[in-house]
Amino acid sequence: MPKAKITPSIDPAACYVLDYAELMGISTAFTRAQDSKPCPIGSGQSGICCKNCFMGPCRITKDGQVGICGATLETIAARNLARAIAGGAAAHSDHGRDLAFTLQAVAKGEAQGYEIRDEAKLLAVAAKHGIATKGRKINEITLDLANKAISEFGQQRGELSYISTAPPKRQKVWRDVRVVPRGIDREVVDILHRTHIGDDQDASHILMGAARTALADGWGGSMWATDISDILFGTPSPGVGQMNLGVLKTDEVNVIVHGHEPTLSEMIVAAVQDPDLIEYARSKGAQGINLAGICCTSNEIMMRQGIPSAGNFLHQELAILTGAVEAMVVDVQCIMQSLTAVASHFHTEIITTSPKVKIAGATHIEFDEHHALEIAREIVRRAIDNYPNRGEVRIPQVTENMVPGFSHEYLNYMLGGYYRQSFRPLNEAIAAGRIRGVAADVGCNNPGVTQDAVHMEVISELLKNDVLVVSTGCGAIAAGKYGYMRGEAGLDKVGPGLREICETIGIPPVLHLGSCVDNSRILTVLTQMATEGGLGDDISDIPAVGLAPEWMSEKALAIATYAVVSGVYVIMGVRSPVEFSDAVTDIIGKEWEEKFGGKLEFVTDPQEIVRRTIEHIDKKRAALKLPPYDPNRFGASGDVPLQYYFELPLEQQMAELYG
Ligand code: BF8
Repeated sequence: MPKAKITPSIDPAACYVLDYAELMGISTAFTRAQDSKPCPIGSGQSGICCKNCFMGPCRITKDGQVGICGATLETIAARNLARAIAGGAAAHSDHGRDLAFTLQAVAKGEAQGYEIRDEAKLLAVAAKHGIATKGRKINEITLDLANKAISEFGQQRGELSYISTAPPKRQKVWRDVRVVPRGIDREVVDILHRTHIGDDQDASHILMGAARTALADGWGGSMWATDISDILFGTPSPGVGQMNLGVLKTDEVNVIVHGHEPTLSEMIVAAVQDPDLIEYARSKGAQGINLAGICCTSNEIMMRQGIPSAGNFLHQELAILTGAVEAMVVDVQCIMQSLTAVASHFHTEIITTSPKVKIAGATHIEFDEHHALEIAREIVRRAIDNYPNRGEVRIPQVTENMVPGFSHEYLNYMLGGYYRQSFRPLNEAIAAGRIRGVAADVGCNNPGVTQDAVHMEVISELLKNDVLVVSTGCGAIAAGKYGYMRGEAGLDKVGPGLREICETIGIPPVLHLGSCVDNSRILTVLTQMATEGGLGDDISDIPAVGLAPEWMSEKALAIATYAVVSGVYVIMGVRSPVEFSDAVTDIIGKEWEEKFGGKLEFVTDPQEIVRRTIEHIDKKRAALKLPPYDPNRFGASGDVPLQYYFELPLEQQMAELYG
């Protein structure tokens, strides 16, 4: 049976470019997703496959069937899921490791172009890890912190240091069931070992290993990545950002950075501002150099430097299809191999930079933090040299403004001011019912569903129901593209209580918290909410839900798992990688809820995602004995024009204004 046609995107910029791709017969992820059928045996509805040894691969297509070694359906499903989680944790954490090495090189004065931009954060993070700061030189503290971070990757025993920053009750949960990670690399290796032929064959036990590995990501590798990025490049605070393919310029050299590690992109940001290079661009007939990002790298440089984002995951091929990109510079993760094939129709040069990633047909210029600025300049110079080769350009004139960069530190400040930094006002707004609860909408695009459609349906419904939304990764770029991060401009779309809060504090209804590794910021926020008072004393008490409605990567599974093990109910969209195994579906659902207070579910229908999210938030509110949510209770302030009150009889004016 032919596959039902998927509408590719709700984004007019994407549709504009895809029309051209169709005309030219250029294949994209959208067309390939339409033309290919997911392997029914991999982990789908029709069965499951084990390829962990070469007696097989074994296909299990019905309950009761076993592999050649005797492995059951649930063992195989659990192994596959555990390996995917380990893959995601490895990717995030290796990103954190590279940042730790850069920090070490900075401390030794060996990292050209880098410096400590946020000394206050350096001191705060050092103190968290028990590193003495008083009377010591910044370089000494930096070196100790970098060495501490590096040591946690290879640590064999004990506990990761960030574990002690979780709410005390949560730490006890983890210790009681023995999932506290010992070392970041160790937990990834542990999963690869225990899922080898002839090892762990108890689905529940395999997945407890995966839970531990995921914690090593969220409360380890990712948290290190976020904190070190802030120390090196500055802790984000709200600024002005722009989104979508319309940020590309017709008369300037366009350079796109795509991937994840800010070590590279921050140096490209510096290089494009070099007056000599700008002059060089002019000598080639361009008006200047325009830098934009794609995927998480764009979140990193937008929230710190205000560099615009050309879009999320499914925009990477589309940016090249505009014909306006001189160079797309990539590092690690979420980079499609098809980029070079699409680029072969245009003048765009794809430049790989990581020692870990090469793509056939791309130019490789290896990045090295010791000579970072020189390398960044060389890359920008190549892009300028490519400008005269540009042909016809078709840039969709679609952009949206947004406010990026709500770090945990800024949230603290915005809620309490400089002298009374606190999460208390947020907790009180939730307790009173102005904010019904909080949802984190995170994760990818997936061409198996209409681009951005599920993110936006879920986000807009939750906002109408007074649920505050925070967002990271490609989900954040989706929310930004449709105006939900535009300060007060998006407030006509939200419920009355939430609107009051947004107007009072001066925030958009969806808060941009950064890239995918920055989901660790959400853990920090939840920890502070749990310890502030008024919403219980553990993350699992908070009326909050995690959502990844268009997920596709193993990293999304790792994030979802560490959130669940931290006590959060997480709903992922698209479809379940374990849907063929009721036993594993039960383990990550019911069993994990009993153990951790959080559970992982996969739900395809956006309205059902919304329904379950709200149901969970209301259940948590009831457990905390908070007043039931009432959509009519709040909203008679700020947003009502004063004229409305003046026209009322005096008595009614008083009643409406003062209750
Ligand atoms: O790490 S959200 S598509 S870019 S995996 Fe990838 Fe998914 Fe985007 Fe960032 Ni995260």
